[in-house]
Amino acid sequence: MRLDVVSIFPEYLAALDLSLIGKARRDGLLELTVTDLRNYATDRHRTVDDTPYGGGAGMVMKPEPWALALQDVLDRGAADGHTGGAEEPTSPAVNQRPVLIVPSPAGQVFTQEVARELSEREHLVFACGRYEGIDERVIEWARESFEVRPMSLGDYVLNGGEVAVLAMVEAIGRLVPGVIGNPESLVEESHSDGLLEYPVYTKPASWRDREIPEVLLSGHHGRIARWRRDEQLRRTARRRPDLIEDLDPALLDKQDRDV
Ligand code: 6GU
Repeated sequence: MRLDVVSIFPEYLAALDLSLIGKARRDGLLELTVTDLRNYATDRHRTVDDTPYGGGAGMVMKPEPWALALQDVLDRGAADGHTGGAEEPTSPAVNQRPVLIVPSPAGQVFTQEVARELSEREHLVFACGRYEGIDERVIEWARESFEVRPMSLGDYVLNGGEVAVLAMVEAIGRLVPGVIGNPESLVEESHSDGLLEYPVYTKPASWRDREIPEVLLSGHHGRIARWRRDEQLRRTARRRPDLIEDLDPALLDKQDRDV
């Protein structure tokens, strides 16, 4: 998978050298390039923002540096055979247009389902806005070459897209085959089945007068699986009742309904 991030603060993305995502890059599973938007400014002062038409507080990112930077990202991708060229002959059904992800509190909410979907794409480009956002005409222009996805992490406001991109790249990258050593760890985690994860314990069995749940010492796999499922349902109902509303009833068994 090819990943491009365009930002005026490329140093923010240095954390993507670390841990699992860093290793996946060194292993060649993820090819990640960070591009400094200021390199595409057209004036001596390397200006990337200006005042908003119609008035109001804050600044808006100018269209021209964005168009030049995104075109360069597209051209580099095409030159490396990722995007923009002929359709992949072996998988004609796969949409190989690059995806332009625009982090914004005004975007659709980024969920595990979105992460799964994006982890199957060949080329993801993240456009980090700052200030009050990017001139809307850039988004319209980009639809000619990209599938554009404005994405929000949730209902709160960050100062720019960089921190959101760190979160999205980690959530997507870990789903790319080979990035996580043991793919079974992806099966039993929060949100993989629409529920929150069950609580976990390790040694010692007794710690500061607190015992682990007895069932976990029983060696009875069926009872342990049932206990964990009950804990998932109870925890989800308590912390995230909205997720219970969204559950597919077909995925619930008779014992689930009793919890
Ligand atoms: Cl993706 N970007 C910004 N700037 N703020 C956010 C966000 C994204 N998600 C939540 N708040």
